[in-house]
Amino acid sequence: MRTKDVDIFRTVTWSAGAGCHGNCGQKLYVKDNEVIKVEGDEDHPWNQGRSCPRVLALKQYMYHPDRITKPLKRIGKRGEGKFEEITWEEAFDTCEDRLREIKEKHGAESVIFAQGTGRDIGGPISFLAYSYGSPNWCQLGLSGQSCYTPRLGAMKATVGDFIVADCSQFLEKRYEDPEYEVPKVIMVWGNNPITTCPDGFFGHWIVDCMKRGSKIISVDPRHTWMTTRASYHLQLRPGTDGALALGMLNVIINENIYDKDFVEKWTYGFDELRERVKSYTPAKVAEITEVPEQMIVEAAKFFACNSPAAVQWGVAVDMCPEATTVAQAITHLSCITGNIDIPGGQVIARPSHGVTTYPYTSEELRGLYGDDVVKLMNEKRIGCDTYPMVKGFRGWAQPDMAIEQIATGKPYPIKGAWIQTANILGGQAARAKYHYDALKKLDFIAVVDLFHNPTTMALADIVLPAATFAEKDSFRSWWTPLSIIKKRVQVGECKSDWEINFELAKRFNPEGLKQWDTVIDLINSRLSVAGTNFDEMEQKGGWEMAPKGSTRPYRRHERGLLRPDGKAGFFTETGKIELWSKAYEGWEIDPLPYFKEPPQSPVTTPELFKKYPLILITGARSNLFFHSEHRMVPWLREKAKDPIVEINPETAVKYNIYDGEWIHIENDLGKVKRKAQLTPKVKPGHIQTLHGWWLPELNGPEPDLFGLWDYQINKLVPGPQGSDSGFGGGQYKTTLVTLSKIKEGGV
Ligand SMILES: Nc1nc2c(c(=O)[nH]1)N[C@H]1C(S)=C(S)[C@@H](COP(=O)(O)OP(=O)(O)OC[C@H]3O[C@@H](n4cnc5c(=O)[nH]c(N)nc54)[C@H](O)[C@@H]3O)O[C@H]1N2
Ligand SMILES: Nc1nc2c(c(=O)[nH]1)N[C@H]1C(S)=C(S)[C@@H](COP(=O)(O)OP(=O)(O)OC[C@H]3O[C@@H](n4cnc5c(=O)[nH]c(N)nc54)[C@H](O)[C@@H]3O)O[C@H]1N2
Ligand SMILES: [Mo]
Repeated sequence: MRTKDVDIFRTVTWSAGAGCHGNCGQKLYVKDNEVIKVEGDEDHPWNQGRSCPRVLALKQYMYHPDRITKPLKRIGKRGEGKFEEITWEEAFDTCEDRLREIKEKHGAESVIFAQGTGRDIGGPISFLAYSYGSPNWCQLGLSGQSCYTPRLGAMKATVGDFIVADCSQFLEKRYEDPEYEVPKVIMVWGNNPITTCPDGFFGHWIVDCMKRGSKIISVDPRHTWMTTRASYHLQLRPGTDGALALGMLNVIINENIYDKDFVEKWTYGFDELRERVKSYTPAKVAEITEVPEQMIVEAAKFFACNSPAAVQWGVAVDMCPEATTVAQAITHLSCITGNIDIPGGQVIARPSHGVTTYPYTSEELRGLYGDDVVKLMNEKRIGCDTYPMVKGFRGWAQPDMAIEQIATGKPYPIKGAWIQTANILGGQAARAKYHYDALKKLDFIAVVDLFHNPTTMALADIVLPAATFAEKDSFRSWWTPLSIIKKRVQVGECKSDWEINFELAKRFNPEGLKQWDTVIDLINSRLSVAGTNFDEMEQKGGWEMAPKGSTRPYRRHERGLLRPDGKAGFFTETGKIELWSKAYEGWEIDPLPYFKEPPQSPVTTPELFKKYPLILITGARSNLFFHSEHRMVPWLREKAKDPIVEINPETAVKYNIYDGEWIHIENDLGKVKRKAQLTPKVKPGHIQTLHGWWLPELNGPEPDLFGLWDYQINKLVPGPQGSDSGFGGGQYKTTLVTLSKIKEGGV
């Protein structure tokens, strides 16, 4: 559409700008190659016109004076902050030469490819890693890969597919579609969806459902907008979610309120599960979790007796110890109540139209990248020989082991890192100081980002400037709809992650990639599964809902739409929902759920708890910031100038702290500054602070690193996580600390 001199382009938000996992339809107002305004697209079925503050402030992010708009080369010592602008040709040549050198001397596995959370980075970074020949790709700082992956593993192992709360997101007419039924109950577990819109889920769908009658059970140690509107707020001790889920299973099974027909017909291992949950009586679980016994019983009944019921869960589940088992127990709650693959329950979510943004199968990987990479993925991928689940589920290296390998050089040395869409030191990594010391040793580090931050400043030899979603061609098929993102403007010389990685990947793997000349060619070949292409999608308006079939609900298990053999049932070995998981058995972990205490807790480490008697919850998200991003955006920062810590007034009295006072949070790993906010949002004995704080207005070069070591809460978060599966348990929500006053003039 064009009015006067302004073009209005419809697009979707995945990748830099808002930062999030979302798929929001937005309208970009463009004048003379410049975005002048952004507004929610009311015709997009995903967000129906709504926008978050970060999208509304997009202009200030895109055109920020600090934005890096040309490739940079380090000219001083590493960390000294001296960079000079270079051409793209020189940048690509340098990256190619340095990476080739490492490959020749040490092997391609000696370069680690590190990404952040799931924006549209998985495709381009794996494309580059494998074209170069390295099997070592992961979220390097993310202890225990404690975000989403443990949940994915549990769902895959139990149901054979990924399931998500059904808020009609798969239907174009949404709530008005006659096929749809609103959940009677939505259990929101360790998640604050209205603020976070995580993992392809738009948080306000829950509010839409509440307006249509859904009642809420909320599982959260804190008070949030959602908990204050819940019928039941189960205010548990952080990290005890596994016990709570097992207790609820105990109630539902003992009270005989599970869905007997469904369990009999469609599940495997119910008797073993019944036996396992016996010892998790409500009384015992109340003691572990600090949730009153009566409340556990009532909430379990409320969930089981009100079908359809859905569960919307979050990263707090993944950050529990042995998160794969916690996520399994929560999945079981939906399974034994028959809330799977029905309207208003858990809907089976497959990539829309069958399009995947990057290849998954070994055959596809072999075809593109050759046999060697697939072999290395099984033999040299970090964590593979320690954790069968790491080997068998997703292609990632195990992050805690990877950083240790970088530090020790054992069993083989790591010499280089390609860091893209990740601020490892500024927010991602637990044990931030350990990561800093280890990464400093590498021979070559390239970082692809939009701004300088502690990671670029401390580590980068080359910085490559990335594009926002308004400046790039990309595509998305994370559940539904299938979407393309089209480049609308250019800022400086910034390039998209796809463009950058495509260029370099071609240099390393010309033969395997010769079928494509451009990024659009590559996108077209992925879209061809859906019988469409980039231009056609653009003409259709940029997105399309899944057609009827295996990527669209409901009751696909009854119709033989889930299994490759076309038989009725689920996509598991037994064809049933595996309450006793054959996949877990194969991965040498307990096939049934159980509870494990956090590594630091009043129960596990009573002595440490005497010294550090407060449980620190970190990272309850703010809608103003995405992790460590956006601190430099004036409209957003104005609303949250200082890093604060939530403290209950009772706790504050004990520590003699007043509201607004600057204090230290501390433990054996060090101390970090925060401004006290006295609030009943947290219980006495718990405190909460946002992660990702660095102050762009401070000095960048070492030793300051934008105030990193004063404000980075992950300095205090320990690691490694020590789980049986290799997944989960990053201690981001369960670290023991104390508070102290900052002395006059002190630091
Ligand atoms: N204490 C604590 N720490 C945590 C958490 C917590 O709850 N508590 N949560 C953890 C979780 S769940 C996660 S997933 C990690 C997230 O960790 P990260 O994903 O590393 O977090 P960000 O701070 O968003 O860093 C992303 C960086 O990439 C840049 N960027 C953004 N978009 C793009 C893009 O499209 N292209 C490129 N090239 N660069 C881009 C940003 O400028 C930023 O510097 O953090 C973890 N850290
Ligand atoms: N605006 C914004 N949106 C984001 C992000 C962001 O940084 N900013 N990050 C994105 C990423 S990568 C992720 S992973 C998601 C995360 O998004 P969410 O899954 O919503 O996670 P959090 O905001 O960390 O925490 C949600 C709730 O869990 C509670 N909680 C803390 N500890 C526990 C516990 O032990 N058990 C239980 N049951 N609850 C607990 C907190 O009090 C909080 O209210 O958000 C994504 N979306
Ligand atoms: Mo995450």
